[in-house]
Order: sequence, then C-alpha cells, then structure tokens
Amino acid sequence: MTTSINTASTAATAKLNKFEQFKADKDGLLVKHELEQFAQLGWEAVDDTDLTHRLKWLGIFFRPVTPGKFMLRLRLPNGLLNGYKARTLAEIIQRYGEDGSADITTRQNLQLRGILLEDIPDIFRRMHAAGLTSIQSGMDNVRNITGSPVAGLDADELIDTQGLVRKVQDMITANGEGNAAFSNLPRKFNIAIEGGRDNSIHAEINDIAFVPAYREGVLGFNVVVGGFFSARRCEAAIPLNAWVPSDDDSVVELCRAILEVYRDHGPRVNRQKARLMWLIDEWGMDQFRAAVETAYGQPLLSAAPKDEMDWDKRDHIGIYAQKQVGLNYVGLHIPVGRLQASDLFDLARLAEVYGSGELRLTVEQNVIIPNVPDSRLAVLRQEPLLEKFSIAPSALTRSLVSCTGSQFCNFALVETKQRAVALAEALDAELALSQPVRIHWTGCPNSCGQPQVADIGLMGTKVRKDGKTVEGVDIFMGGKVGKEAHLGEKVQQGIPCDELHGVLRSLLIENFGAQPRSTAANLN
Ligand code: SRM
Ligand code: SF4
Repeated sequence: MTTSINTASTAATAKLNKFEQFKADKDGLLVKHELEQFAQLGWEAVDDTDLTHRLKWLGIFFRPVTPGKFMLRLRLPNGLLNGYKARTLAEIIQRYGEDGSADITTRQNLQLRGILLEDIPDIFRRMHAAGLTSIQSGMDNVRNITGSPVAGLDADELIDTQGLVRKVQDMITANGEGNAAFSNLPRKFNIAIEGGRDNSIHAEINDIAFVPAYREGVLGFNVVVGGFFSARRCEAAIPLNAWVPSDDDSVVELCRAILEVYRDHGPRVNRQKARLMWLIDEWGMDQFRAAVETAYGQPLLSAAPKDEMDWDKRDHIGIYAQKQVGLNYVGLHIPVGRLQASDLFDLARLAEVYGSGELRLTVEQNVIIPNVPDSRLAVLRQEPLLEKFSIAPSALTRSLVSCTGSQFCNFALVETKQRAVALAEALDAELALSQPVRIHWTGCPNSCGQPQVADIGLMGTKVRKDGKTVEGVDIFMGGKVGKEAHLGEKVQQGIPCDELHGVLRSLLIENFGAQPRSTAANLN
C-alpha cells in the first residue's frame, strides 16, 4: 500500500491552498498527542489552526457561535449504539447542564454539544472504555459509514451489513487509533453499504455506495461512486461498473483501493472542486476504474445487470416484527434528532428493560429499539418517553429532518431546527394528509440536511424584504428516495421565512393532496 499523496497535482500548483498547506505542515492526527497540553492551556491559548481545523481530525469542532463550548462528532458505524454507550454519552453531556445535548445526524451518528476542551482527555478515556470513538470524523476524512438501521433484524434484507461497515471503519481508522494512510484526503468522503431492499441510506448521495445485487446467482454488491452535495454542485452517484461478493475482504479492499486512488490523484487545488466526482470527470470512468482495479490488485468483475433495491423507503417509525420470531423493533420519532442527557438515559433504560440493550440510529435522525419480545410491547407503549418520542407521529412531523442551523453552525444563513418543528406542528394541526411528506431543512447550500432527497427541501438563504435582510429559504421539490432514487431541484427561491407557512400550506394542498382539517371533517 502506498501512502504518498497527490504530489502530481499539488506540485503542479505554485502555491498550495491554505488547507493543503496546513495539512502538509502538520498532519491533523498529530494533535492527538497534544490534547493533555491543550486541556491544561485552555482553548484560548491553542494555536489557531490546531483549534479551528486540526482538532476536527479527532472529531472536536470549535464552534465560533459558542466559543469555548465544543461539538464532539462521534463515529457510530451502521448507526449502532447500546445502553452502556448511550449512558456513557449521557453522563458526558449531563455535566454541561443546558449546554449539553446530543444531535442525531443525517449520517446515522451522534454529535455532542457543550463540551469543554479541558474535559476532553477524560471524555476520551471514558469513550474508549465504552468502545466509542470520534477519530477522523471531520475535515478531509471519511465520515460515519452508514448501513441499513434494521440490519440483522429485517426479514427481507439481503445482506446484514453490520460487520462489514465496522470492518471498513476499522480499516480506515486503524481500529480507532487513527490512520495516517487516510488522514489527508483531498476533501471529505462518504461511504454507505446497503443490505436491504429500500435504499435506507440514500446510496445515491455517497462517494462510494455498495448496493445489493445478484451476479450469476451469487449475492454481492454493485458499486456506485461520486455522489455528493456541495454549495457549488450536487450529483447523484454513478455506476463504477463493478460487482463484489459480499464477503468482508472484497468490500474492505475495494474501499481501500478507491480511497488510495482518490488520496493520490484527487484534485487538491480548489477545495470547491475536490470531491471524488471531480476526479472522475477529469479522468473519465474508464481511466478511474482502471486505476481502482490496479489499486485493488485484481480485475474487477463487471456490474450485475440489476440492483436489488426495489422497495419504497421505509422510515421504521412504529412497531415492526423482526425476522426473529416473537421479536420486534420499535422506531421512536426524535424531533429533528435533538436529545438531552435525560433522553439518552431513558433510551438506555428502555433498550435494556424491553429489548436486548441495543439501540439503532437512522439517517432520518430517529432511534430504533430492537429485539422487543411480543409480550413486552404493551408495557413499552405505556412508557412516558413514548409521549415525547412518539411511535405514531403526525404526517409532517414524522418525516421532518433538519441540519444544525444557526444555533451552532457558523455557515448557517437561518435558524433551522426550532423553526422546522414549529412549522411542521402548525401545518399538521391545520392539514390532513393521507401519507407522510418528507420535509428536509438545511441552513445553507452545503446541504447537510439533504434538501435534494426530500419531497420538499428548504435551503436557508438571505432575502431582502421591506428594505431589510431577513432569513429565507429556497424551495426544492421532486426528491425521490428508495428505489429509482433521484435528486430534487430548486423550484422557488428567496421565500422569507415569515411567509413560509402560507407557501408550504399551498404546496401541500396542491401537490400532496393535503386537505384543510375543517374541509376534511365536513367531507367525512
Ligand atoms: Fe455537513 C460542513 C453538520 C451531514 C455536506 N456539516 C459541516 C459542518 C462541519 C460545518 C461547520 O464546521 O460548522 C457542520 C457542523 C455543524 C454543527 O455544529 O453541527 C455540518 N453535516 C452536518 C450534520 C451534523 C448535519 C445534521 O444536522 O445532521 C451532519 C453530520 C453527519 C455526520 O455524522 O458526519 C452533516 N454534510 C452532511 C451531509 C449529508 C450526508 O452526508 O448524507 C452533506 C451532503 C453530502 C455530502 O457531503 O456530499 C454535508 N457539510 C457538508 C459540506 C459540503 C461539502 C462539500 O463538498 O462542499 C460542508 C462544508 C465543507 O465540508 O466544507 C459541511
Ligand atoms: Fe451548517 Fe450549512 Fe451544514 Fe446546516 S447545511 S449544518 S447550516 S453547514
């Protein structure tokens, strides 16, 4: 395996851009050895590049909106958690009172809030003891690797991805220790491994996605590459024309090969043009595939004729029978993914009392409690936590997703989470819908809240109204998830947020069959 990085394209530029320069000066992972010192010094005394950039290699994000209160982004491969881990995380944020919270992310992951730098060494010791890591979860690293949240539970799944996802993460992070081989990619990188039939992880928006497919009667994965969103450009992934068997080694080695090609040849001059798809554009798919094949060390088999993702996407909210007879998984709706310490303690307790201690997270920012016996369901339904985190929420609230927004993110052009919940609740109260409508909020064009996969996507922007600059949104529609997924497009722009209620109401009535509740009642 080579560890050299893209000397060809970097040497071609007279001057490295700021990011390439500071990565060349000192690898981000090296701050791992300085944490105790940073903790003693206090954040104000930490070198600015270490503070605002390199700490992200350890998952520690300085928040200019709340200076001194850091965000800690974990890695939870396949969205897997358990009671012990949840309780460890609850204890970590509990000490920060109102500042401490945890957000479930659109990559089936958790981000902790309110963290003080002086506590990090102790937090990392506790996390390590609980089998948790935040290593390489930010900046030019591979993000949390997603998989079906009901892997191993779903009677109709094709491949249980839990072990595979874990092994890919272990390869990339050197078992959570930090891996210098993949700590200097040209840009962020997303990997998803789908084992079910409903494309639960939005395969199409990942730099690499594995999707189940039979080739000559053998079950494995077709591979698509290059999907991404950015402020400049959004693309769905395209076929690599490759199929791999579902064994661990093939998947892990193909990920390694693609990452090596991207690391060594990916464009590094302009960060707006540095994601994998830009390399595929520059080379063409044939050259890219040939380079991957060389790095893989053996010929790649051509893709299977068809993917097995032939279901509409499920949201997993509610109670569903598992493939294990007599057991069920219970999906709880967590409004815009926001959890307090007490919620994590309660979820841990519910998982242990009613299930097997396991918890799962979804890319819709919700939680699943697996392995609940039939006999325990009635009692679980009486738990007070299910009033807060419903198993039968109303149509718009049910499918709501939101990025962080201006509460914590300095890129944000608008406040998202609170506004998203308030609007969904108000519209749910006014309108009757026969099916959920997926509304995704994102605070800026970086698209962390994935507005392009939504039925209605709302992207924060600034708007002029009555001579003033106010918060507004651009509206996306037409995103299709599950089988034959495709990205939605912008249909309206510059709607001031204080006019959004009326605009959404009309869209829901005209496009999604919503009926004003007074009319719906008269019709009955
Ligand atoms: Fe994101 C940057 C939050 C999923 C595209 N994203 C950021 C930062 C780190 C910016 C910052 O430093 O403030 C945000 C942290 C805010 C905070 O305090 O929470 C941030 N992104 C998030 C999360 C938390 C949104 C959420 O509320 O769920 C998601 C964390 C996922 C995780 O667990 O790792 C998150 N971000 C995404 C996704 C969705 C996905 O992966 O399915 C995307 C679009 C898909 C993609 O990346 O191709 C996404 N985030 C971006 C981008 C644009 C990337 C680009 O190529 O230009 C940025 C900006 C950047 O990287 O320069 C960004
Ligand atoms: Fe922040 Fe923009 Fe991402 Fe929302 S979409 S979390 S506002 S960077």
